Amino acid sequence: MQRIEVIDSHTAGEPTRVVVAGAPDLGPGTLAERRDRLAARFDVDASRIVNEPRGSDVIVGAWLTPAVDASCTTGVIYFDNVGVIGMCGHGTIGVVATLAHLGRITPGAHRIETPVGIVATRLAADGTVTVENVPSHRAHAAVAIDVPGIGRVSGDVAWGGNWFYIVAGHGHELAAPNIEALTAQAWRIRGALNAQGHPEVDHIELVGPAAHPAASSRNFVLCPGKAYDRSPCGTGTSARLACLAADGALAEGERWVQESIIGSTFVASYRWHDRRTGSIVPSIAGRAFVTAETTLVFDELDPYRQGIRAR
Ligand code: PYC
Repeated sequence: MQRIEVIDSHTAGEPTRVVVAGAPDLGPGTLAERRDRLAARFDVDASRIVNEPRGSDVIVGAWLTPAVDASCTTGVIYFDNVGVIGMCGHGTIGVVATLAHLGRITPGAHRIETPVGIVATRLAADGTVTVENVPSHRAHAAVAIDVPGIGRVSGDVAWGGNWFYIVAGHGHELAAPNIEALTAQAWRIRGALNAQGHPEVDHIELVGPAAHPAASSRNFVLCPGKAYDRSPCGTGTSARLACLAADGALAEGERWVQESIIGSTFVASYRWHDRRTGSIVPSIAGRAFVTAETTLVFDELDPYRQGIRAR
């Protein structure tokens, strides 16, 4: 029997499963090299942690690994139901809450190393976690594509720690009863976008008016494995802020409240990283709650010990 200890939490409704003990060593090298090693062994080492029967499509895994940079509290590699991802905003909030739950950190500043850069976090006494994300930017504005069954769609391609295609004119109300339709639409958009010159984009973000008057906007984010983000998506919010900054639609330091499809929120803002190139440093604040302390058990005889990978 192999045993792996995990702590589950949710951030604004989106689950994170932090691997805290028992997982194989990812070896030496940079976080990007360790991420590549985990990606190569995804079906053996990672899928089993997040996928059924021990998990579900929606869980994002956070594999703790020692940081290379001595200023960092930990390194972390994020992965979902289909593979590794660059950064994860809700996941980072979940990691900080989990480390606090384990007594490994106390309120204050904690830097965390990811394969795409170091993020600076701050844990407040009330449990709120603020994440200063990696520099984010809009790579292409108003990219038009032809989507079979939908027609012409236009959106921005932006980096917020992952690659996003951000679409405003999608014709749907961003409301929970429409989640199936939104999923189908976003999945089609992704297929067309990947085929029409943007294979790097693996997250689709549909944006629209907020439901709550205190929020600035609502989003629906479809993740690489076809699960939708219950949270407002930290990296998606970062990519959106980069587009707003590039359009002059949000000033440096101005508050932006991003609402998710389930109505949960992150409070965000940005500072310029390089005004000339349009690069910003986004800041995302939210809370995570620990939901379980679990030992996953893998029996050699269990035919589904490596997880059921649906896609
Ligand atoms: O919060 O950045 C995020 C995220 C990415 C995928 C799911 N959540």
